[in-house]
Amino acid sequence: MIENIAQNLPTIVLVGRANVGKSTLFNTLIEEHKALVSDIAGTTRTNNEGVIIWRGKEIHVIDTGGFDNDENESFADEIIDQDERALDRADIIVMVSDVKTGVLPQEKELARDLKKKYKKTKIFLVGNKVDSKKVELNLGEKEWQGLGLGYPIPLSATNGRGIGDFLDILYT
Ligand SMILES: Nc1nc2c(ncn2[C@@H]2O[C@H](COP(=O)(O)OP(=O)(O)OP(=O)(O)O)[C@@H](O)[C@H]2O)c(=O)[nH]1
Ligand SMILES: [Mg+2]
Repeated sequence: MIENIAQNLPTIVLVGRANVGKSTLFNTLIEEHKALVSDIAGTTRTNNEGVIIWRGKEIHVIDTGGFDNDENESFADEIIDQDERALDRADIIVMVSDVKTGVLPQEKELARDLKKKYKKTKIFLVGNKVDSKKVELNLGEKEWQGLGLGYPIPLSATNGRGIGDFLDILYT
């Protein structure tokens, strides 16, 4: 049903490695506890879809499954392959990262591959888990600029900090 409603709406797709908080952000955005959230990597197996309403406008949002691994192996290919169908439909791609763990080298690869493959799509970077002002300072670290997606949009998917500003950026 969401698919029918959402067909003509602009679509944003949340991507990123496991456990960064994509599903938590999805639930906050749609204001429902629809997606399963846990601290176990690989919680989301199938995409979640919903509709956000912001300033009287609707936007379709897709939460995708993330990948992670203990070794220094690449996970960019897995993420892009698995999420390809959603990414192909995206008007905006939001790459979600975790400010508490910082940027992994593989995320640099993911950002690079997304930019290469989705040249015409707007891509934003979110620094999630910025639960307080103090944590926001971590975003000043050089590693964040190294992703080449501009200054990360700071927000907290759990307590809602920065969500309004984030939505304003998406809608402009
Ligand atoms: N402190 C804090 N924790 C958060 C925030 N957002 C998510 N988390 C926690 O991070 C963990 C992972 O959250 P999920 O939303 O399941 O992460 P995901 O990116 O969907 O993970 P996968 O589905 O495995 O790809 C959970 O324990 C969340 O409660 C946040 O803004 N602040
Ligand atoms: Mg998830």
